[in-house]
Amino acid sequence: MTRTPVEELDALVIGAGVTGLYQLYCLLQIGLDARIYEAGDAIGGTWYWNRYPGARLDSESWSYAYSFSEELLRDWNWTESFVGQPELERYLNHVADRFELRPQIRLGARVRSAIFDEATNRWQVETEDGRRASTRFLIAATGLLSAHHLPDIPGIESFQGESFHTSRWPHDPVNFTGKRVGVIGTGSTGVQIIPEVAKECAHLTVFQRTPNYCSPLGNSPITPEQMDEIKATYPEVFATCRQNVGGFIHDPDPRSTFDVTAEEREAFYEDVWGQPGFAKWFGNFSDLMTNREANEIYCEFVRRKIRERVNDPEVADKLCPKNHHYGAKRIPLETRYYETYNRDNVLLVDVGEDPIERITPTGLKTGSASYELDVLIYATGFDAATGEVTRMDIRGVGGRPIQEHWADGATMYMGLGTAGFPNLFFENGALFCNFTRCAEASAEFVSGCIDYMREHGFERIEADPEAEERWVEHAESLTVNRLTSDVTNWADGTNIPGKPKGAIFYSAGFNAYLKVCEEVAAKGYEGFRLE
Ligand code: NA7
Repeated sequence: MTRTPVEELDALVIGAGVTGLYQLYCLLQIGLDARIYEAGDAIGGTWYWNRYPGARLDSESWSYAYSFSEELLRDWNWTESFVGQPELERYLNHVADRFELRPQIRLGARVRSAIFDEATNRWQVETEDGRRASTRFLIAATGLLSAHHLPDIPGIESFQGESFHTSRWPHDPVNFTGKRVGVIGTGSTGVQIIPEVAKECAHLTVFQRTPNYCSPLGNSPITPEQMDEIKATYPEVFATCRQNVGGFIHDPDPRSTFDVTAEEREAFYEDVWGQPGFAKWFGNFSDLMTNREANEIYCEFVRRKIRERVNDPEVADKLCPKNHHYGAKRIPLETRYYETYNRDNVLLVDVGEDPIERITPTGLKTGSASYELDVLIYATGFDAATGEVTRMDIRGVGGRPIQEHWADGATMYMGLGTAGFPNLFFENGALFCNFTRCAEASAEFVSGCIDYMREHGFERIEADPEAEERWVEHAESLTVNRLTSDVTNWADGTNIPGKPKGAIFYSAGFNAYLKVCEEVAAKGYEGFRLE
């Protein structure tokens, strides 16, 4: 490893994904000497790493677009309502070129350590390949779902066939022809890849631990005429997203489930079910996510939809969720997912009932059976939000490691900063959101804050411990009795064995969060200590 000369910077962003690219743009706009250090060999973040067959958006493409540049909105044409990974990767590369970001991006630069120097109020950063930087501000735009999670199943190293985590998919296409393939995991990723692999392989075995309320994506091509219409409505699209709890374009129906007759309810469910994207979730009755009884009526509607599409009633029953409510976990949006189980070459194994015991050199063994496999695909999710942060050696005031600071669970003020780690901002998705909408909001907040500091001669900013505690209590109080607290989920870290339950997500919603950002900025970054 060759150690390079230290780059002296105003700001260093970690990660060249959707957030990091826009954050760099904002910092350059206010005249900072800023860089991105990106672990991958190319830009794109999520849309660089997740190259598995079927990887695609679950937000409408045009509502996921960056909104900051009218010229970009005018010139970019989306080809589908929910575009796939290749188009998103092209889009982000276009953005990097168009706004001349590339010269400030260092690729293959995985940050190994970041140490805060209290004498100078600067971060000393080093990458795994020996690149070094000294920076006033450090911004971890390391993504919400980026640290991939491989389950701790005995024998996992012994498998002699090909194996892949979906988020570390090879650049060359994987040939499934004539092969026996196994997929572990039926979250959003599994649900996207399973129909694609089933079409190509000799035999597919799906190992499902928990079924989900997978709902139709409703993707369709966008004609040039439709794209023109979308362009004309961009201001309204983004205004709608700003008002929406998840930053999406689907507003809830103001009525409650019980305001209507059973017939009207059924007709309404059919209507939202037929609409694309998350209309069937966020566009539902206003009490869907607050009233368990109301939610259960919808769950039964969805189970009926599943049963209608799966020929074998026993298989259909296994695919019907029974232990959680609709929307308690992020809803996987699917295209011909359930029909896949009608194929002769597809087998569903319920590893909730018959748990995986071990991976063997030639396949997988559950308590009661063995499965011979040539390829094993792990669609087993992520150590969300903080996963990439805690994989680095980050040390704050007094040399305290971030892992020690968060030993009882990660906390942050506004999802952006934590006491004891000055001049360090996190942008890992502080709330459940249409991702680009949140990314723009946090990047603008952070660059606004840095600009304010320069204007007022501040060199150091840090979350006030009391403000952080109050924020965490408030965020936790919002989750009490929520349907989301009934399940193990990546959103609170309970999907990762041993990970302490964190409290970084703000479930009051995107619209409420935008107001908080505005108020905090207007009050001179209230809740942060500036020196
Ligand atoms: P998810 O939603 O976390 O799904 C991971 C899946 O992997 C889920 O079905 C898990 O079952 C399963 N899993 C994890 N570990 C195991 C073991 N040890 N045995 C069996 N099954 C296991 O990740 P995704 O990548 O699908 O989606 C992440 C987000 O990406 C998604 O929400 C979208 O926003 C985009 P479990 O449910 O825990 O029983």
